[in-house]
Amino acid sequence: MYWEAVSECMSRDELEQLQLERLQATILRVYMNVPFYRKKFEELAIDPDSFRSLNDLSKLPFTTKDDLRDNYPYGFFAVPLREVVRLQASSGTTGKPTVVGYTRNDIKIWSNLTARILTSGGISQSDIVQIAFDYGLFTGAFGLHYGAERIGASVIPISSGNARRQVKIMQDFKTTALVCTPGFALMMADTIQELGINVNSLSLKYGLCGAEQWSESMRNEIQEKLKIICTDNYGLSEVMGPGVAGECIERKGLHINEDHFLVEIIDPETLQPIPVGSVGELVITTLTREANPIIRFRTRDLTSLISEPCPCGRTFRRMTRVIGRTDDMIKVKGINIFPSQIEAVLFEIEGTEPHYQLIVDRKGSEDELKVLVEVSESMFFDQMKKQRELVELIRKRLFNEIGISLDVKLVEKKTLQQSEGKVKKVIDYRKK
Ligand code: DLL
Repeated sequence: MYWEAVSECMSRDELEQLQLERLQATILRVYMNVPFYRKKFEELAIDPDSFRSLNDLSKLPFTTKDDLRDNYPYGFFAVPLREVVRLQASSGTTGKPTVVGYTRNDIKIWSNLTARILTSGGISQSDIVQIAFDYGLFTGAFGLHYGAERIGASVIPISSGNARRQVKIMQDFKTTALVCTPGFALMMADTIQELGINVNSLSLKYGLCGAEQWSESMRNEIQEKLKIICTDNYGLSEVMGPGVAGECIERKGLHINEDHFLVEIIDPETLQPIPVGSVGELVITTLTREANPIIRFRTRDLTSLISEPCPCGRTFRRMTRVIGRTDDMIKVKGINIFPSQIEAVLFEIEGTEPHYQLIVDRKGSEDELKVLVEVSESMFFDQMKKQRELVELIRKRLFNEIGISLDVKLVEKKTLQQSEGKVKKVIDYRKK
């Protein structure tokens, strides 16, 4: 099932022609309207009229989150504020958030793109969709809400948090699809179990999860516990919000909406493009954004592209699930560690919750690594002996995985999450 079959299944030649035309228009738009880009183009002697090939993309300057922050709040807008009908902001935990603006047409496109993702994840007009993302400045809820309404599904805008209440609504309203972070989906599964509800008595069929990093084992656990098909979807506020890429029910990588976003994978050190199939940093150029076009945005997300065709028939290339962020990779005692390695180990251990946080510090000249691990309520209130055994088990398994010893601290469920349910995976005090 497709939402926009003609676009989603267009040939590569047609797509590249469309991308080039849209890129040319975007380049002109930012040159004329965004002082930051005009200055950059002039410094690099780029003539916005001379763009003839997608291969010229690498001549354009990158945009970073710091550039957006330096121009807070509206410095990157390419239209006057009177044409902006919506403002959202990123969930940045440090410093200023980044602000995103949408014209009426941007909102229309956004709804269409999230409608594509919901459709490819199994949703149709007959579904009842519970949106358990935070409604507010975070793009997750509104983005997917409008997409679901556009499809004609019945939307329950319940917002985030309060899993018990969500389960009750899910039972009473006969929810068929849950839209939330993977962490919250798992929390819902556990709450259903705690309440002694037979999962087969629910109407739930699909889960559409995104907004944070997760693993294949976490997906398997969500699917098994909730007896649903659970797909991954990806996006970021700086380029739009959700709607950038999403899995179809094959669940073998996320189709990128390439008619609206041009993607590159670069080596985060050399900033050079790397071959298709290798892991690197995802860089995105928007092709149709009116209020907030952005050129070569460095997402900091690590992924790789898949060019083989997907059995679903969509021709857009896929990206593999995000395996980490360039700014989350930490070097401790000379060893590179990714949070996803820690997550994979914690997943194997009974009693731990999906949320954890790595804290790195330096005492004298020695790096110190500590991991805070959320544990189930029963474990937290259990006797000290059991807790000590769990700490020891986690320490040993992590040592085997990463080769350095670290401290483990158990914390109560929900200690580490922020309002939208996301967790900052790494805090590195050495950088302060
Ligand atoms: O998280 C947009 C979104 C909302 C996507 C709902 C999907 C569903 P931000 O708050 O700006 O926007 O955070 C963007 O979150 O750069 C990634 O690091 C991470 N992220 C988003 N989706 C995924 C995913 C929204 N599926 C940042 N897998 C991005 C891994 C993800 N990481």
